[in-house]
Amino acid sequence: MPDLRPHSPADVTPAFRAALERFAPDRPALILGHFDADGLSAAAILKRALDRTGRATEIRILGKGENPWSPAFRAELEARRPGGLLVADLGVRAGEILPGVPVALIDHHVPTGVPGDAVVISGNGWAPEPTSALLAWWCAQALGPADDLLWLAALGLIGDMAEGAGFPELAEAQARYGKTALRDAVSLVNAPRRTAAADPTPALVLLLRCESPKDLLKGGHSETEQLRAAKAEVVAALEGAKRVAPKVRGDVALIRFHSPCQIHPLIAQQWRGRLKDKIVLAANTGYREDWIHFALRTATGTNLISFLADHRPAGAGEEYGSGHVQATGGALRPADWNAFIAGIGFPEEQVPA
Ligand SMILES: [Mn+2]
Repeated sequence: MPDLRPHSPADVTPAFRAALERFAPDRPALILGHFDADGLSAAAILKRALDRTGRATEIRILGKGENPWSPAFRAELEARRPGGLLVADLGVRAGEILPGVPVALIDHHVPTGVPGDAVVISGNGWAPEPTSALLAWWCAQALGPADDLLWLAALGLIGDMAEGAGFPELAEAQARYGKTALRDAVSLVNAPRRTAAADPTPALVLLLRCESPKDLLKGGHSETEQLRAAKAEVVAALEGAKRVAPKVRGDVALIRFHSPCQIHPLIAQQWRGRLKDKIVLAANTGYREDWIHFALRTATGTNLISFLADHRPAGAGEEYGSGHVQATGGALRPADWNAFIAGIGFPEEQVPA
């Protein structure tokens, strides 16, 4: 089968236009987005651009433990009956999300399967690799001028650590809005999803309403204070987890802790720089009941998606081992965690099943 994915910014606009043409005009387009800075910014760009064209849109941000391909989520979608789905930063997986409803996937993670007949606008494998928000900004240009939304694309790039990737769009946004303001906005927008409540609503509200990162930071919006409180909660959780000493065995360094906050990616990232010759595995037993969530990072160049595939336990689902080759993770039920962690050399780290 020929590869019909766009391969350059100039391909994105026609691909997006063609995807929208398949949407039912009499039903709202439903935008699904991941709850991090990149996914929220992508969703906000798509909604703001579509609203200007007069098309009815709704947004549903997916949070803790949710994915668009799950049976539970399909039931919700069937009830909403959207005219089409724009799915941002939520991966590219096998199968239809909602049979009979046209879908465009806007994403940059490593695809794990063929998503039915969805239109796939993926930056995965490009050099440099655009994040979902930048892809969404190119999509928005299919609908009209989108220059005022550039700062949202920049938030996605910074949030996904593409700051050094060399995108001219980011340089332009930095010159216009300031590097510090953009970074501070990313830090706040990313905060609520890491808290125990994990409610990204105040972040999304600001991304839909504000005209610039400075407006988001200093515009007198009550949601900004909610984001600051979320950040304080996460900082406190990090202080606790930072004190956990890594346990090293072979190529793997394990840092295990118990927190309701989504801090495992941050802890893995912090230790990655200090344990340069190890695969860093940060495991959180407190994030979601009956699950062990974990993040993997490494500075060794090891392909972490292959590493997880080699150690995949029998019951692992879609949430295991997707993402990026140097930044991945997953979630496992206790029995599968026990098989996995014993298999990589830490039999004493099993949990009660
Ligand atoms: Mn992303």
